[in-house]
Amino acid sequence: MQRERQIVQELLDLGCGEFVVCGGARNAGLVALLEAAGGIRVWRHFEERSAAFFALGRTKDSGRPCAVVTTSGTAVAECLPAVIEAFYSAKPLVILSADRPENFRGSGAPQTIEQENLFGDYAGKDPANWNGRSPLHVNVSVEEGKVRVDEWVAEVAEFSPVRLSFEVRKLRDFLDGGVFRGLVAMVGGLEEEEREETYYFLKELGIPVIADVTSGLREALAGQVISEKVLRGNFPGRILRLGEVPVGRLWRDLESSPGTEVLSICQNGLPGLARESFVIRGELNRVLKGLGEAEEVGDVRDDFLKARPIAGKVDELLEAYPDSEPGLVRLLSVYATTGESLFLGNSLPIREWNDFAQRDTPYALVRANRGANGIDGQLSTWLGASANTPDSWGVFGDLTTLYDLAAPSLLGQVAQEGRVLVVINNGGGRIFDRLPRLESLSGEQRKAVVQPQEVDLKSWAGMWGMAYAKVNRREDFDQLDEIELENQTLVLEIAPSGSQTEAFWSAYHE
Ligand SMILES: Cc1ncc(C[n+]2csc(CCOP(=O)(O)OP(=O)(O)O)c2C)c(N)n1
Repeated sequence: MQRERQIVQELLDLGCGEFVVCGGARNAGLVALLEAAGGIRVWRHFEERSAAFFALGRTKDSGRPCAVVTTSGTAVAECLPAVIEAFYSAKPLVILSADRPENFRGSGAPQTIEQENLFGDYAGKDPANWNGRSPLHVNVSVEEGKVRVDEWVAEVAEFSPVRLSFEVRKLRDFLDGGVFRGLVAMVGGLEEEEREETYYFLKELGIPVIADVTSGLREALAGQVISEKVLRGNFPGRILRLGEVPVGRLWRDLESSPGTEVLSICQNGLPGLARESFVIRGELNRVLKGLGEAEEVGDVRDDFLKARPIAGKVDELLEAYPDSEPGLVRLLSVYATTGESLFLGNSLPIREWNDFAQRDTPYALVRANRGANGIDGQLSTWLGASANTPDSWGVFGDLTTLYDLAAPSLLGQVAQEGRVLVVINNGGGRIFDRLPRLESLSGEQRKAVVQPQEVDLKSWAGMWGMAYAKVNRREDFDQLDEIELENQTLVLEIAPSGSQTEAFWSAYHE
């Protein structure tokens, strides 16, 4: 047990105080050791893919490392998607995998695979040189003796990620040069500690802003926020991107608009565009503090003026088609303001929320997995990120939900009071209906892409002891005022009207 103890101690010294343990014979010593320890938090799950996403959610909530502890073989490989997501969203996800003794490597013996370099470029392997802002993989060969562990009290060190460098001058030059052809900010997901500084910075600049709901500023900056539609085919001279890569179509369109200069300030230091642009890697609160006072730039091109009629028209359409998917999302967004936290699944939920959710009341806390944009592990990440938060809402597509069916296994270990799991069930991946590129597909071809489904989500809710309610029309939301639940998660299935949804989108694109 000496070896296991030493490895765990190394992680504790790095500030890792939470472990999600998954069962297995090879890692049984590690699991027993962690279970015997006081002073740390141990979570349990049987499914490594979901466990790793849950651990990712914990890093998002605590701002500290969280480790998944797996046995050998394909168990470790199950963590790859969460590791990739953690890499692109700059989160300290740790994989602690047990391996067979070293002389087994390359032997083809049972449950022996090449674990050492499994995560390739996506995870560091040396705890001594870890920056604390990306995944870490610690693979440990264990001898296979009898497991016996005594109790001990673990001491977890303070977590101090390596400070990342930044270049304030570049930002200053960029702002000074922005006046002539207009400067617009696009704000993607922000960490909680980045929000206040960013808010005041954008207020001072007074420029038009396109803010994703995950920035936490979309509602607070409502007076300055404009719809993407305003900039379609009419790009400004400069775009300042803050935080994660923005969700909307506009960011992708920038790829083929070299006339617009782009500067990104983000934690993973990646430009998010394949064409030329500038990047400053760092936490926004620190970069913007370094800049000092910002001078007002304002709305050089009258974008605010153009934004008003567009917003008015969207509101009219939401009223005209209340049972369409955007219509029901708008009403859902009003109910969700009562929550303590909100997690938005990828595909249409996060997009429709950005475009159609209410803007009057800021949400307490909004999160998503936007590192690699996967639809996998979404429920698990949500449960990890909101494990200690009552009244947490999560909103997911139906295929996204089907991808993570075992996630509710964790419900017994997290806060369930007021927890609402919303599934927008439009019968498959309806984002593909919205892609002009796929318009020419035949019926069968289309089916293979959309993957229509008609599963019974009520049975799934029952299987995990969750309560269930369904919304087909706007009035069905009234039942939410009556449902009384104590410590039970509610699955709220929302099934929008297909015809109203179609009608909404045709009118929207006119
Ligand atoms: C792991 C993974 N597999 C496939 C995709 C490609 N993909 C993007 S959206 C989507 C469909 C999602 O369907 P659903 O969750 O029902 O949401 P909707 O599109 O209806 O909003 C798929 C398969 C992905 N992003 N991630």
